[in-house]
Amino acid sequence: KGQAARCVWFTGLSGSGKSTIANLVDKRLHAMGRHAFVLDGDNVRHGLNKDLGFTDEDRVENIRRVAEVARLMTDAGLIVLVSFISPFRAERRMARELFGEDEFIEVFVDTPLDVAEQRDVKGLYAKARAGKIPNFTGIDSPYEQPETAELVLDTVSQSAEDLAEQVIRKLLD
Ligand code: GGZ
Repeated sequence: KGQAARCVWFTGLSGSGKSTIANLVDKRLHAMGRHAFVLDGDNVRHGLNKDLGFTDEDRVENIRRVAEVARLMTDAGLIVLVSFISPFRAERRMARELFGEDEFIEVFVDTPLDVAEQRDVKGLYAKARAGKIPNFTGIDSPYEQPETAELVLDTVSQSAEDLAEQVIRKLLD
């Protein structure tokens, strides 16, 4: 039988490592001959969702559209790796409800705020602290931690490679 289409939904703070892990999973799946695709801010917020910013309302709409696109892509037979902060439980639940029980895998990239802020790979936390980026997640916009994630990834004690391997294992069982 062909591959099982799935939606792997990564959620976590800015700088938590979502996209790094999603891209490693993508590479491994391709090496295994499986068709996967990463949906993230880089390929969605500059196009389909370029009318949206970072108010609560816009984030809700961002995630709603991303979830619908992910559904279409799984209908087309792909493994979709969705990598957005997706800060609200209600929208993650909404996304989950578009899929069958075995099709949706919520992955919490559990990097604590102080760790993400310390790494500050893109310098965004410093800017947010300086008041230059309003509504920044974890600073002055909320992040609701998942309670129903199929997988919780600890980026403090494990490497991105090892965590990607855990996602692959979950995906294939
Ligand atoms: C959070 C922001 C903000 C604000 C710009 N808050 O680390 P990044 O840069 O590459 O990832 C962040 C990305 C978050 O977009 P999402 O579409 O994933 O967010 S959501 O799911 O909440 O709709 C960050 C950048 O955009 N960024 N402004 N105010 N992150």
